[in-house]
Amino acid sequence: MSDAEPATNVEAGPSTAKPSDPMPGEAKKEPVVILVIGMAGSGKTTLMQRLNSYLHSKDMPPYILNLDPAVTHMPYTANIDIRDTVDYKEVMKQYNLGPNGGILTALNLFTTKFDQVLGFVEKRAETVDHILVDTPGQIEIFTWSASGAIITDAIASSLPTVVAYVIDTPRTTAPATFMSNMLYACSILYKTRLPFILVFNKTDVTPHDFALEWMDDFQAYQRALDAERDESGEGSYMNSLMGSMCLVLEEFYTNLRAVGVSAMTGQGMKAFFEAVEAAKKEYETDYRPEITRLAEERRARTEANKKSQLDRLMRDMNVDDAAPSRTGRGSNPFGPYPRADREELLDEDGEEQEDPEEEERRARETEDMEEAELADDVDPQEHGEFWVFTTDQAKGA
Ligand SMILES: Nc1nc2c(ncn2[C@@H]2O[C@H](COP(=O)(O)OP(=O)(O)O)[C@@H](O)[C@H]2O)c(=O)[nH]1
Ligand SMILES: [Mg+2]
Repeated sequence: MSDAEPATNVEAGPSTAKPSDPMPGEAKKEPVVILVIGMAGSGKTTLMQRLNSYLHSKDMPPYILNLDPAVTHMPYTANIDIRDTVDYKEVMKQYNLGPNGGILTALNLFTTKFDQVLGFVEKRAETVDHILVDTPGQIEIFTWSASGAIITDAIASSLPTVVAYVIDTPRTTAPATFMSNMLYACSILYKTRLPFILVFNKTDVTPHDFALEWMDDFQAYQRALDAERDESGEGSYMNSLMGSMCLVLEEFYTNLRAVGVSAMTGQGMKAFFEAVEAAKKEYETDYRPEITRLAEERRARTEANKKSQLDRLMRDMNVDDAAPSRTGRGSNPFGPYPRADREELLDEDGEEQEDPEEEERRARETEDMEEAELADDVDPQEHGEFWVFTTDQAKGA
């Protein structure tokens, strides 16, 4: 607070609430997770560092996760670093893998612990506004692997999540390269199904105006394609393919926001965070209901699956009811007893009667040693696999 501030503000009395504290009845504050994805060398790690220092300058330090096991120089400090959990070089040695296999396996191993990681993140979620996630240098290791999908889904179903797709602007000035990059971005958009920001990085080297123009006006893109053909005098097949592609991508372009930044100079940070805010709102309105619905569906499916497995187990256990057993209840020693048996035990009021065999069963349960000997006497041929199993167990006991 500056000295020049009017005294009336002071009269309002001291408040212990921080501006970011939720008001009573207000939903609790949620940070936004920014997944930084992009081709190798597009500048993800440099951008992470820039975002980190920008947020620190705004007094809003972020929480940072590094998922790149192979990064050698990290210009920022991560709160959670995959390198603290797995050593990808050791993984390469142990599993006889090359660098990419090593990185992928390291990520897979890390994913097995990701529920714990998410636990840490959730614990800190109320105290930060931004959670930044750096991903492996090679994009496909994250975007086309099971563990990348598991991590993305786990984060996105827990907190508002947006994808920042980083593009190396100086290297996408050729129309065909631009189109390949956009197609890749499109595939990631549809795979992650999360709000998407195209981040044209390295604008200190090449401004991204050309890209905005191409996205806005497909004729401008066509002209660029034609101009390139005139220069090289070849590629009519490629050009007509790219020409029709850009029509297909029109729908995709309308679904996302594009910003130009320079991770090197810090240019475009304000626009970037405005895009993040807009994308976060989009997550709340469009994506969260869908994610909740899918999670609900998954839960219902698991529940139904569990029930059908349990039903099958019950059926399997009762399958030999006709076979004689020591208790006369069939070969199933654990219950539940077959329905017919149970009905015998009910009196007219439907109340359960004292079961005369119950006592015998309990007595038998306590005599473990005797049971083992008994089990030895059972002929597996006669009683099926189930008894073979219990016999072996009893022997081992
Ligand atoms: N000129 C310029 N170079 C950049 C910028 N961002 C990243 N770089 C450079 O691009 C290279 C790759 O960056 P890095 O962050 O390691 O890429 P990553 O593989 O996507 O993590 C490095 O040499 C960076 O210095 C930028 O905004 N401008
Ligand atoms: Mg990197």
